[in-house]
Amino acid sequence: MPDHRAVSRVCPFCEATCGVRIEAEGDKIVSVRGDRDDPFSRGFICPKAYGLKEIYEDPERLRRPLKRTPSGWREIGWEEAYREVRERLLEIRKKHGNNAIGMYSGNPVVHDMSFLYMTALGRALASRSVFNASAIDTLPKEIQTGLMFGGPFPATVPVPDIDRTSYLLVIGANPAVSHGSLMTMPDAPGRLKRVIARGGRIVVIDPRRTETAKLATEHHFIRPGADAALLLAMINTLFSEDLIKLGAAQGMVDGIDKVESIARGFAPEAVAEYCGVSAADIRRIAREFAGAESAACYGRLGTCVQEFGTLASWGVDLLNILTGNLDRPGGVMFPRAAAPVTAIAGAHPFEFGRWRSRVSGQPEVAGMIPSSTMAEEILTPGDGQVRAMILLMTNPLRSAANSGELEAAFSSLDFLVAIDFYLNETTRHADLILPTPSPAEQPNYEFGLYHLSVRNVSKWSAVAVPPPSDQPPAWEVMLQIAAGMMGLGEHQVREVDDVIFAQMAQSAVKKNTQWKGLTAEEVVTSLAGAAGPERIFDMLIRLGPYGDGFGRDPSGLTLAKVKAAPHGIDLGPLEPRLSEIINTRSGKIELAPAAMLDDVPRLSARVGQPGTADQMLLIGRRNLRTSNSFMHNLPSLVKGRNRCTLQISPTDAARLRIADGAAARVTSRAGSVVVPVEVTDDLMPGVASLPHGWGHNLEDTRLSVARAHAGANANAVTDNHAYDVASGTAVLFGTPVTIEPA
Ligand SMILES: Nc1nc2c(c(=O)[nH]1)N[C@H]1C(S)=C(S)[C@@H](COP(=O)(O)OP(=O)(O)OC[C@H]3O[C@@H](n4cnc5c(=O)[nH]c(N)nc54)[C@H](O)[C@@H]3O)O[C@H]1N2
Ligand SMILES: Nc1nc2c(c(=O)[nH]1)N[C@H]1C(S)=C(S)[C@@H](COP(=O)(O)OP(=O)(O)OC[C@H]3O[C@@H](n4cnc5c(=O)[nH]c(N)nc54)[C@H](O)[C@@H]3O)O[C@H]1N2
Ligand code: SF4
Ligand SMILES: [Mo]
Repeated sequence: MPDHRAVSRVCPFCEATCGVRIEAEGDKIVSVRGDRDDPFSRGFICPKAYGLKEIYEDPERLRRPLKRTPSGWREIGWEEAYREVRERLLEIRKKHGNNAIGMYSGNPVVHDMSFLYMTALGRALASRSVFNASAIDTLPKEIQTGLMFGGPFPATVPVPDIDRTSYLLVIGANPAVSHGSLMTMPDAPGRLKRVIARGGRIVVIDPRRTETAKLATEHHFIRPGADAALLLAMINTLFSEDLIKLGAAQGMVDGIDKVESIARGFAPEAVAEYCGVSAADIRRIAREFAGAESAACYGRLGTCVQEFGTLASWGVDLLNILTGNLDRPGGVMFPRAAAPVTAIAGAHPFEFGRWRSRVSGQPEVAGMIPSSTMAEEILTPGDGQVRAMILLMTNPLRSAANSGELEAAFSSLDFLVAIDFYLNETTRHADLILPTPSPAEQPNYEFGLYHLSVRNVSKWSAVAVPPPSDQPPAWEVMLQIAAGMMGLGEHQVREVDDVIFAQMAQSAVKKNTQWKGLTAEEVVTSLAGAAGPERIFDMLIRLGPYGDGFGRDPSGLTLAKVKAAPHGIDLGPLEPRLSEIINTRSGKIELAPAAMLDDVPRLSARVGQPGTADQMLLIGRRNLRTSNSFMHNLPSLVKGRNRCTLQISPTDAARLRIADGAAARVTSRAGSVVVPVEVTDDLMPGVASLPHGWGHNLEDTRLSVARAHAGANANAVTDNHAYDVASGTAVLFGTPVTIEPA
């Protein structure tokens, strides 16, 4: 075939950034394989990468805007769709004010260039009802690292230097399956195994004996939610056994006395029973961690979406800092992004809680309120009630806590517009669905993830198959909505893009300390003729630490040079850079921020009153062949056995009189589901595990493959009113439930 071509790019379906090689002919994708020449992933991929082809081919993926009419869905043109969105939103804003229009974006936006236009759309809306999507999984970490290191997120998140560490303590993460989060690393299983192969240790703390636990040197069950207490007990041991050393952080920390006095209240013996980990083990792990040649403590969802998410996240970094493992090879380090998105973020030290949400008073973070407040902000009448929502690539009716209440909320809206390519559990409530092209049809750069990668790398993702000529990318759709909200017409998006870019250039040049004499005018003039996200990328990479500084260092990187290296550019291992990172008002690492100190009494109270013995706690589970809720319509990924099972221990199965394979009803304050049970001694007694993103049994979606593998919706049971109090994040792991035979 004359038009046979091979295109290199990054797989967008998790945070690992594996290189793929896509072979295409005309508008057909022929194959998707791991890219052996990618210096970061060296050929590794997982089964989800094939989704690049299957989503592209999915006959049920939407290609044209859908409008709800009294006689059902009708396909309409883009001009009509834009006009409709503009008119409806302006009308609602005029009648009910700015805050009546809400916006919420989902996980896939992180892997799409429209990511760069989120702030601009938010500004055009000028609404306080912008819901923080990272509030679903990352908010405690964002707040904790922001307060301790100064932000902006994600530039001040320390990342385990997994390729050099000799001791990895994994708390509440399952990288063997999730392939890492806030720790971008292709071939996570291989990297984990290599820690052990070179004589290192991996210790896993998790209420489930996970796939990661099974390849680790040691695993301990922990009671869900008890991590903050466990970590403070380890810190207690460091103080009482004189094991504190600060290393690179020496002379750069504030508040160590306060940490010591708090840790005094968490002796291992005092928390062991609550945690389910013996005092001897807590002390031993603390000593081993402190004594290791290098060590990294890594916590992820299990330390975020739980009752004490902010305190547990705090404990993770305290442990790293107080053992001298911050900013040293083999410890936790700060990657150096080649195209730092933080150049176009605010420069001020991180702040939060500058205002509180209208209904339940949850804290604002970066101008957004936690997604846990979405349903109440829509359902509660009064000034500022949300009447319209803009959804960007998200399925909150399956991914956010308390689907029942969210269902009521979304079906009560005056107007709902979703930028999404499926008619699914959430978008079926929309008035308009605006389907943008699938990932294989889009160029991309993983702006956020290269702030979090275990090596410094840069890689451009090229288009494998061109999208239909009349189908706009998501960033353009967002610009159209923004232009509409600014009172501009459909043909003025180019101008709006120019204005947004000029503002970004101002901000980036102001922050730049590297390139002498550079002005925003020079940046704008040099990039004249370019537009959209590629222009922004060119600016960020040229201004970035490896850039050409707009000609000041001709050997440096530009958009063209990154594109010319299709397999990606390896920029070397992580390097110490703590002094460049700290962005707090005091110029020190704040070890004891007030937000944490204020929440400690709640933790102490819980240690004293851990709950009743017959109370089961529900946690989540991820599966290799699925990503959240949106890959279930792909035949190659859902084939095989049912993965949406409720795992419980043999002890609980016997007590509850439920046999393996039987159906159980799981009930919480929020709701109830029926699911088949899988009895396994991988689960800690008292804990049940159910994956999320399932529950595709509705008739009025267009997901026939998913419907045939429907599963049950875990978020019908999770509770949006159970919070990590410090951050306002809804608790997804550790939901008290009753389980009975169904
Ligand atoms: N109980 C429980 N709940 C959880 C979790 C858990 O562990 N347990 N995990 C949470 C986490 S970590 C996260 S990040 C959230 C994720 O939750 P969401 O961000 O809501 O992610 P998805 O559920 O996968 O929905 C993605 C949506 O984007 C659309 N989409 C995907 N790719 C594209 C694209 O390229 N273009 C367009 N136009 N649309 C696209 C899909 O059709 C789908 O509607 O779920 C959270 N929910
Ligand atoms: N295959 C696959 N990969 C994915 C995704 C996917 O859906 N599928 N989603 C992606 C996304 S959006 C994200 S955010 C990442 C998440 O990446 P991870 O955080 O690594 O993913 P999880 O599997 O949710 O791991 C959380 C672990 O915490 C444990 N846990 C639950 N409660 C507690 C607790 O209270 N304490 C402790 N110590 N542990 C607890 C769970 O048993 C689980 O093993 O994965 C990403 N990668
Ligand atoms: S681990 Fe799988 S889903 Fe994640 S980037 Fe690699 S191939 Fe894609
Ligand atoms: Mo996530």
